[in-house]
Amino acid sequence: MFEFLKKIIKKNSPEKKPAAKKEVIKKPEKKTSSAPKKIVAKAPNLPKKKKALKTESSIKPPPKALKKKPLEIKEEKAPPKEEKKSGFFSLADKIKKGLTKTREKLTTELTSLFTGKKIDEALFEELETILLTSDVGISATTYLLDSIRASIKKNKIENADEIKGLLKEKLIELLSPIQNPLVLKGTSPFVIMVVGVNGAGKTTTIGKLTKIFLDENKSVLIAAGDTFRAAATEQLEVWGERNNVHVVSQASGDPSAVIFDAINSAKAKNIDIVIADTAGRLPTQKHLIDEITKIKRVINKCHLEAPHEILLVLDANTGQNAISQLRIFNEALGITGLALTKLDGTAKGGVIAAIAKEQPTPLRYIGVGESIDDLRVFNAQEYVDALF
Ligand SMILES: Nc1nc2c(ncn2[C@@H]2O[C@H](COP(=O)(O)OP(=O)(O)O)[C@@H](O)[C@H]2O)c(=O)[nH]1
Ligand SMILES: [Mg+2]
Repeated sequence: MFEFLKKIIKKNSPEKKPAAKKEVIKKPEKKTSSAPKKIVAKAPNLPKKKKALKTESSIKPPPKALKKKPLEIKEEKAPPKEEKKSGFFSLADKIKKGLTKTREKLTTELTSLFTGKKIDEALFEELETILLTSDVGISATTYLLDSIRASIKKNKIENADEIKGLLKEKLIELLSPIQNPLVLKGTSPFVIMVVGVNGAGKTTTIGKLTKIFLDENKSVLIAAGDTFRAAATEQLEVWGERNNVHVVSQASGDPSAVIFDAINSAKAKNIDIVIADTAGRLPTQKHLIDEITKIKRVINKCHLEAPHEILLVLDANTGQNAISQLRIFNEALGITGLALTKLDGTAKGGVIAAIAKEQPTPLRYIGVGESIDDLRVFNAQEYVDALF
């Protein structure tokens, strides 16, 4: 019965019906590099306000602490755990649904592990295996097991059933520091540079993210900075149409120039946010790093505070490899936030714990599906609740 309802909702999702919208959209003509920059004036939901706020991108204390300093925050994203209804399903339900694979794996394995068992070394070894095979990683697994052992000792716990609760508690503790939602600050436009390897989900995440910002009454301009693959711009334009947002592109050309154009246009049109796509694959890793570092420099030349956010998109399916991608991109650019995609397609949702332990970086968003509403602001408690 629920499957049936979900299907209906999916059918009616905004992705499936952009046709009516299309007519209204002034699709930009492809520009030659010498052509003057044309920016469609149309930008939906445009409250035109200049913001003067500060950038904040360090690892944050848990959310309570955030609430203590609302004064300097003029524009803030809605708290992630709000039970905003989306169709028949709340946000928490959607995340639960998205994490079904990981949850099924963990629930089955942990239930059989703890039910009626003695707390002994064999049990800890099995728990270690379960965590490692969920991509929690060696370092986070060791940390979790040590904290659980310490709690068992301290509280004289004898019943193995209680370990599940302890594991949840320790996981939330571990993940809370990287729960750090993106806050729009600084002089507009707020520039988000989106980076990541090919196929990680950058373009899709940009499409979903645009929707999140539009829902908050922000105006958005997208820059098609992946000029390496011909199809990349078209794919981005489809997302632009779905959102009724202009995509700045050039028929051929230098990604830095495209993004430079976009930022200047956004300035002229008082647009709140520029989201810049970038290439994920170039002939060599050196080419890629050279290009994205150049893009960052150019962005900074045309807007001193920008990029305000360098968002690395990681595919959860790549497991431990995601950590090495994070290290490489961070070294080159200084990553300020993460979007972890495709959590719906993997049983390895534990990779978030590995990130939190090995390379703690603000986890802004999680991707739990392919449709426009499937990007969620990360919340540690909600995530762990959806896991088991
Ligand atoms: N299931 C699922 N698929 C996703 C998600 N995010 C992206 N994808 C898919 O991953 C593929 C690659 O995404 P794309 O945005 O083109 O990656 P890019 O090369 O980094 O721009 C596409 O087929 C997307 O639909 C997600 O959260 N869940
Ligand atoms: Mg792409």
